[in-house]
Amino acid sequence: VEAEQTADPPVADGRAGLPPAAATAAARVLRRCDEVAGCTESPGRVCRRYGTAALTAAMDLIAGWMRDAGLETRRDAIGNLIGRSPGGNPDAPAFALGSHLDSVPDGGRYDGALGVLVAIEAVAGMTAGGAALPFRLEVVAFADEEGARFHTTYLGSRAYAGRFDPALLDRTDADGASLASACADFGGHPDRLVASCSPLPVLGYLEVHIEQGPALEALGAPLGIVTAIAGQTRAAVGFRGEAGHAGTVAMALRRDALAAAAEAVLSAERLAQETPALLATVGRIDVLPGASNVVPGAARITLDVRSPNDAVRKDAVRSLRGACVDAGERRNVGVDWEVVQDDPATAMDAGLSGGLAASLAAVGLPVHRLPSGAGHDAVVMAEICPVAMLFVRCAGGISHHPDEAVAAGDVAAAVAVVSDFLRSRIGSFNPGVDGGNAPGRVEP
Ligand code: HGY
Ligand code: MN
Ligand code: MN
Repeated sequence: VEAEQTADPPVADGRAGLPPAAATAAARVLRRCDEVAGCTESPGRVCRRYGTAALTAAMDLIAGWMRDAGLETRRDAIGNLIGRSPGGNPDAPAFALGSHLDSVPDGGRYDGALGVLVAIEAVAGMTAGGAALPFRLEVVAFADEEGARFHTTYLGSRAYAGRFDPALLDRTDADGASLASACADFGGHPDRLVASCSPLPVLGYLEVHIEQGPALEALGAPLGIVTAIAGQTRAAVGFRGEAGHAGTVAMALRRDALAAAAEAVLSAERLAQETPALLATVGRIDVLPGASNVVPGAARITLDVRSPNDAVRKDAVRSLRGACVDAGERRNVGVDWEVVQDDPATAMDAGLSGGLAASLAAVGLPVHRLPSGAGHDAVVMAEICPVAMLFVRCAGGISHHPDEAVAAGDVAAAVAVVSDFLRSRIGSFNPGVDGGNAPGRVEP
């Protein structure tokens, strides 16, 4: 983590020196995060997957808050919720802010939702103040970033950015429902999710998100500017063996799919333990038929491989594919390898990040820059426009867990910084020659 010295002495907890309006906004954001957390598939836990009634309820809540903030709301073909600053041509270029509204099962109440709600506060301040910007502002609540239901990530931002792969519409969830049917049931229009749809004229994208790591807490800093997002490969690996009676099939004759998968799981752990700047995770394993007295005939694991260094990640993916095949061959078990996501490490835009740094300094906060190990919709948005991310300190770095927590003072700091960024920095945003998706610059 790089710390830049700024003129003003850093404030320890992000509270001192912030405008009272930011504290009021932060209290509202936290109340709303609690309300959104109540939109869940499992009462008492946060679970809000794509296309579920829980996500619809959360979208409806947030749409009302967007309208209260003076934004014009719409849902797009995948079901993203978009709140646009009023007036002007609906197809004119916009600067987008936001994050995702879906969650992982039994997740936290700030992952995604915090970024949407802070964006609403900051944009509301602009519309209320009648600030004239040379372009529109759009707050986007993406409908699927985690991929918890269909095991493909960034469905929302890929559709918003015109980067959706229509082949994904055939993917099915654990109950056999297709993404196309889930999209239609969710009020979307799967027929419009075609490969050729042109990306929206988006000038830039800013995402506020909890850090989901311990760095800012260790620094005693409320906020940090993201430098880059780690590259990420996700694979689904199937092992095809042969089910048999646990009491009669000799060990030498077994084709045990779970034993092969288990060896692959430990290979992934060992490789990541031995390789600097590499993380590998098997988050899920499914076994069939799943009876204690039956030799497993089939097993399936999810593999998540990440590194800020794309060469390291690609080498690791190659090596782990080999380890899966070897584990299968030693047991006469077939292996099916499917890459379901492959995103490069993504650098944030220097101009937008410079604008954020100027805003941090303007509100008297230290400027810290750090990488993101977690993936974010900014990875997809970076394919069509300059992007920047602002991290908010989270307790213990805990995330994807019900104990996820943020401090009101840090949320107030985020509201103050994004408000300053919109009020004082983005007006000078030069979207590049064609005014379209060329890399832009904010004059710090
Ligand atoms: O998995 C991730 O990095 C993000 O939380 N979707
Ligand atoms: Mn997440
Ligand atoms: Mn997230």
